[in-house]
Amino acid sequence: MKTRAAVARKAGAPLSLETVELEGPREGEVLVEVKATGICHTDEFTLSGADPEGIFPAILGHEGAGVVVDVGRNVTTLKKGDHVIPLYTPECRQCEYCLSRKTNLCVAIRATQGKGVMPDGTSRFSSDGAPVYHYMGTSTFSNFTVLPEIALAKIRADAPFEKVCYIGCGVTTGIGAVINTAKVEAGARAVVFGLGGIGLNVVQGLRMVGAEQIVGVDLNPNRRALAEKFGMTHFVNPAEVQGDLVPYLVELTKGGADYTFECIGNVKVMRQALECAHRGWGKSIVIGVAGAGQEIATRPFQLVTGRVWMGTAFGGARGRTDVPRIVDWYMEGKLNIDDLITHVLPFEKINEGFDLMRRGESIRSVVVY
Ligand code: NAD
Ligand code: AHE
Ligand code: ZN
Repeated sequence: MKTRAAVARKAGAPLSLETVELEGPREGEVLVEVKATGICHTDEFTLSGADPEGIFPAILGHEGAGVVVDVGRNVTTLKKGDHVIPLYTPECRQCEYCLSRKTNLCVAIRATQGKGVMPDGTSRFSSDGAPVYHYMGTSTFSNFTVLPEIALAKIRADAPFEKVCYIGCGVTTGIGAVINTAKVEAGARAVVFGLGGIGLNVVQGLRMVGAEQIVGVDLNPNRRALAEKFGMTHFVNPAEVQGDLVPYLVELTKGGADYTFECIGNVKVMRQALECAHRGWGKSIVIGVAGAGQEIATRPFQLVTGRVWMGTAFGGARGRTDVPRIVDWYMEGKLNIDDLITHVLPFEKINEGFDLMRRGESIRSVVVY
């Protein structure tokens, strides 16, 4: 079949809106009509050329929601008409990682996913006979896409696609980092670096679990009002702090934060986030994704004296199990997604969504087909 898609043809160039060929689902695969997709900073990271796994030409997008149109042989858990959210972190429930119960990082298809192909080593997308690659196993910047059955969460049919698509990455990553990875307790003090599409969900998660102090750090002063609405108790603009940021934050949190979250992808900020965590027990969670060749540094003494440096992918969530529950939380009014979706754009304006993010004018732009 043919499908409309936004193709990343080369690093740093706008997406090219094209009609490409899409082969139907093979064994264990599912054809999905994508109804809506968010634009996450990770899409921009890969499009910019900073992603060591970036492949061109590819169809980016990993924050979608849609409907099952067709299933391949031996697909048992999904059928035509089911509403689904694609999962860049699948959940096979059979691999060593899934069975360990220690991580959400299912490895069943990770190797081929990183190479931009389906588990059988081929791409379902092509253009003029040449392959166009998948991205994060999801490629939601295509109106129709093919995914392995284990990379789809079945969700309730009354959930609005243009809202719950955000659960496919940003919402789950932010809330999950608080609940699953950091395991923040009521009364905790926390610092969130970066108040964008991920950081504001961390703030929202911190409020949900009853954190007492939620400090937000961002260079963009326009982030303040929305962050306060989501539960931020103190705003810090590093550009306005006299002297070093770390001692300032340590004093503000009365000795260091119990939990800190880096939601930017800046290795210097990752160091600040670790070093303003409380001596003896502070945990610092890396969420931001840093470009090829970048490394983090700190004095080992920071760790010797009890700070813990850790990271999270997809908020530690097991997608097929956890995503339908998070959709329920939204539908029950426990989560605010609506206020974070600042722009809804038709597919033809997808590049405007990237521009809004680069200029710091959006939290989440959602593209509808
Ligand atoms: P975003 O662009 O919406 O937000 C980034 C925020 O950081 C902006 O508000 C910006 O003003 C702020 N910022 C930039 N530089 C800063 C600095 N030096 N100090 C303080 N604030 C600064 O991006 P997003 O969609 O929220 O994504 C954030 C990061 O999380 C990205 O690196 C993205 O790739 C990553 N991410 C990781 C996961 C994961 O599973 N680990 C999931 C989703 C996104
Ligand atoms: N490909 C990059 C790393 C990109 C990355 O860390 N991706 C996160 C999700 S970001 C979603 O917005 C992730 O899930 N990582 C775990 C994994 O297995 O990819 C690189 O540096 O090579
Ligand atoms: Zn993302």
